[in-house]
Amino acid sequence: MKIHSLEVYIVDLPTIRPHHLAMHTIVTQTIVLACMRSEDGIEGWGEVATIGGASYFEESPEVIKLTIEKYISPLLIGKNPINFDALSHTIGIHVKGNYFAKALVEATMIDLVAKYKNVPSYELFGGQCHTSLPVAWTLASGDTVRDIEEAKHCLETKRHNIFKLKIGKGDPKKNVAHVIKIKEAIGGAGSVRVDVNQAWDEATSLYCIEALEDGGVDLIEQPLMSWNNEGMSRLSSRFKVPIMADESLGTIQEAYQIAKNRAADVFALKVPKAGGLTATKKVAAIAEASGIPMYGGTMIESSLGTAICAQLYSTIPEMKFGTELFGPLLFKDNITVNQIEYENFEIIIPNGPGFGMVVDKEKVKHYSRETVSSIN
Ligand code: MUC
Ligand code: MG
Repeated sequence: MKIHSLEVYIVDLPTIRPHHLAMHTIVTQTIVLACMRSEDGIEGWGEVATIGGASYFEESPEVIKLTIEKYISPLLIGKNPINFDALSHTIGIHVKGNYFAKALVEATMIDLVAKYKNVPSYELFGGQCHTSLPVAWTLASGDTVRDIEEAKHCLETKRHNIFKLKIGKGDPKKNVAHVIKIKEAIGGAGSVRVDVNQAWDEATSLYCIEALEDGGVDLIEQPLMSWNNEGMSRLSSRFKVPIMADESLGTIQEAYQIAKNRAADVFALKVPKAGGLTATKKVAAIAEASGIPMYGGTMIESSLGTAICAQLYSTIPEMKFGTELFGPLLFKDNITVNQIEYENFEIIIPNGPGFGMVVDKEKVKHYSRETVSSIN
């Protein structure tokens, strides 16, 4: 089998409500799709999502597309995607960083190879440990009453009983009070967690985390800047409530440093941060070797990107903190013919072939920024 072509599309999908993070409010989420075709016409599709252009991570959607088209694609045409890990290694020699672009390309190779073998992609990663995984919902409407209503609806419909609150924007004390009101309204029916998205300094973290711990919050995600592993280490040893690394944890080297310095109690895995599925599996191995529990993170991907993460997370035996693979539920519309299923507070892991999702090319054409003449 040989790679014939690789095409990249930037797609903007509207959300059901504004989603407030510290650095950006999402009303239209941008995803980047790629389609790899073999010479005999098999297609492999991949997706990565970014948040707020280049405001969450360095790579914007435009940079991801350009890097793939100009620097990665020429390395792959004519090569056999069955050797996807070896090809990723070659890409790494020629392209530094650019982990989202690399993750997207690796996903297209894996989808293509798994479809060729007619198996789900998770079979290329040791097979499934889970057929479903717990899934959190992010309460980020910006309004306490609306957030409480959303949480109650999620509990009643057995959709989610884990809630993450984004509290990096605005006054820390007011935000802590907002979280505690929500925890009081939910009580023991659900787990409440917070994501600060790097917005606090250490002094702010000390009093806020103490109040959140006393208020019954179960997990504190990335309170400090991504570079501040020393501070994360001090917070992790000071508090009983676990501190999770998200933005500070990407590559396997970062995972090693965090584990070695105990700069987090929990790892938030995300396939694009690590640069792909194979690298994410290695990050999980570092966590396993260090006795650090894991959480299956999201960049708010649509159904295809969610399937990619879900299939990989399903191969990791211990996912103690569950996942937050809620992305498709935040979108008004989707780019696949079939949908991700949620049941009894869990995401059902899609089955293959490939990542188990069938791309709806008309929808891709409709939401794509460029005129997509090559999709047929
Ligand atoms: C993040 O910071 O974890 C994940 C869920 C959500 O609401 O935002 C993302 C990004
Ligand atoms: Mg986070």
